[in-house]
Amino acid sequence: MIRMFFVGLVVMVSLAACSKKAPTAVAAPAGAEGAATKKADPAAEKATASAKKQPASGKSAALQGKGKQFAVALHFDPKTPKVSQLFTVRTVVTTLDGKAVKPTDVAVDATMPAHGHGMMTKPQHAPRPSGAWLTEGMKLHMHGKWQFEIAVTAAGKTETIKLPFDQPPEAL
Ligand SMILES: [Cu+2]
Repeated sequence: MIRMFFVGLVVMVSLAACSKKAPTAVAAPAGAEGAATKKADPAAEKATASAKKQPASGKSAALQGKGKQFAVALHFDPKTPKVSQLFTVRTVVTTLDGKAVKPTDVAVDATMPAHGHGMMTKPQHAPRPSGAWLTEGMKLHMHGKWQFEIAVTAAGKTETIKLPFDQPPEAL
């Protein structure tokens, strides 16, 4: 009971802190497919199964999901970033059935939709020789419900995949 009360208090305090912040929210990149992410289609399970065979997008991913054209696996470094700790994201893109894709652009952004703000940093994106993309300078400055937005351009197609991510609070 006491613990729950404490958690509630911390949430309220961080909400209050948040509402003071200017709208950093970044507009979704052009060509976005919208929120096509959450639909559970039957092919998804199959694709996940085959993705396991791909060393590139393995199960070590902190976050993974699919859009309509691409699947993404995000690997964080450090693996479990703390609130306000800078981290790097390595994004591996595949087709929906797990075949390697070499994107011409990958941009990772994160927002808190319920609070109407984004990050306070401006991450930099760069390709790696492997075909993965590295995003440096990510920082989730609050705990709670974030949404990652991964804008992928490959083979002339662009899609923005939105994935929910829960940033845990610091240990209480
Ligand atoms: Cu917030």
